[in-house]
Amino acid sequence: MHQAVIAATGLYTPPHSLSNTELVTTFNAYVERFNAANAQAIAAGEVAALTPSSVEFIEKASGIKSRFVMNKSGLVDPDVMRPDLPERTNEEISILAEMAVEAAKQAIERWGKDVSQIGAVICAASNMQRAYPAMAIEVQQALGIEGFAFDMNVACSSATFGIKTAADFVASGSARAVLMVNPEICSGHLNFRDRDSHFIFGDVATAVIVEREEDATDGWEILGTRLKTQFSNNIRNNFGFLNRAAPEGIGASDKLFVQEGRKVFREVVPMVAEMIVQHAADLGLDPTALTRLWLHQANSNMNEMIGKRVLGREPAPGENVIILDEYANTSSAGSIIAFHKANDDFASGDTGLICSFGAGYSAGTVFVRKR
Ligand code: CO8
Repeated sequence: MHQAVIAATGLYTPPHSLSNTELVTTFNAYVERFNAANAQAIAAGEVAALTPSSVEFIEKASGIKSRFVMNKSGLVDPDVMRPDLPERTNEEISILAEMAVEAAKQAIERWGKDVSQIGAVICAASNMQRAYPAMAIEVQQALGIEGFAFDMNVACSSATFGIKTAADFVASGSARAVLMVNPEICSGHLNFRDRDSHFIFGDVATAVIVEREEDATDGWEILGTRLKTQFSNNIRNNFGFLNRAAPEGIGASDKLFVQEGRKVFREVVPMVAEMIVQHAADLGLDPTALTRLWLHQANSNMNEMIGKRVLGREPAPGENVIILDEYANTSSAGSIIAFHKANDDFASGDTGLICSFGAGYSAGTVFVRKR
């Protein structure tokens, strides 16, 4: 068995930032039009009037101030309220693979080695471009990597499940180095007409290179990885290939992202905090001595509670990294963006935790130590 290290990371940030104000202005214009168009039915009690959204609520309830998106024009038009991303031909690289390639190029540059040393590509994300061929194989082809590639989906936890899979491949000798990418166009499956969730997600791509320790010159020793799943209906997306076999359901709101946010909050915080503390104990690590937490970025209040339980005190500024104010929830990529952006100051021997959690429920912990 070989020890695996995280050797490098990369980040692709989409070109358009979309503020809460822009999002709420669009949503409220839609609400005004809907209520005006349905005034009679609303007055007769046949249709429920829609309620406006608010910037103050979004920031207080989630910590999100803005998000990046691949297309903005469709999202600020109350007549559209979905991203406008034209279909590409089969001869062109798909948009998700393209984002992943950009993130991967940055990771490869930081790694400073040739792609010939990479033996596998894993695309771990919430939403795949299509059923097949795999995005990972497109990425592999675009970067000129040999070996094998495949897609895997564990919703928001995809990246930690991907790192574990990569580390296991390295440990067993299936590959000396693995490229793991997380392209997310969350705006594609977000219902921008749903007041409860229209503000939650953003688009981004991240990349992680995992390699054999004896090949590494720098990076992060993976001290331990743990995965957990526990069935829940509280975060769901019923979009799928059998929708056309049940056409009566096509267009229903459950064919986009839906959640019981309050229940998710209540159930996931204790589940994840307990998992982290237990995993640390099993590795002989003191969780209160971790230098940094790079948690999944869904809700800053959630992260604050998990941080407090894990560290046993109020986290100091910067100790529990928050990037969702700028990026919103980017599903699998959130904890990797946090790790990518906030690890430069680590000294050799410092330890930290990459942790993701989300639909399934699913959760993954990856403890790392700076080499
Ligand atoms: N503006 C103003 N008021 C609002 C709005 C709004 N936009 N939305 C709701 N309110 C009101 C409600 O009507 C309610 O009013 P009242 O008290 O009068 O009934 C009040 O605000 C409180 O509503 P909530 O209870 O819903 O508010 P919360 O405080 O619970 O905050 C959150 C809502 C922010 C959604 C919060 O519950 C949360 O973040 N929960 C955790 C969610 C989470 O972590 N989910 C993970 C999902 S991501 C995942 O796993 C990946 C899936 C794959 C991604 C696919 C891409 C799309």
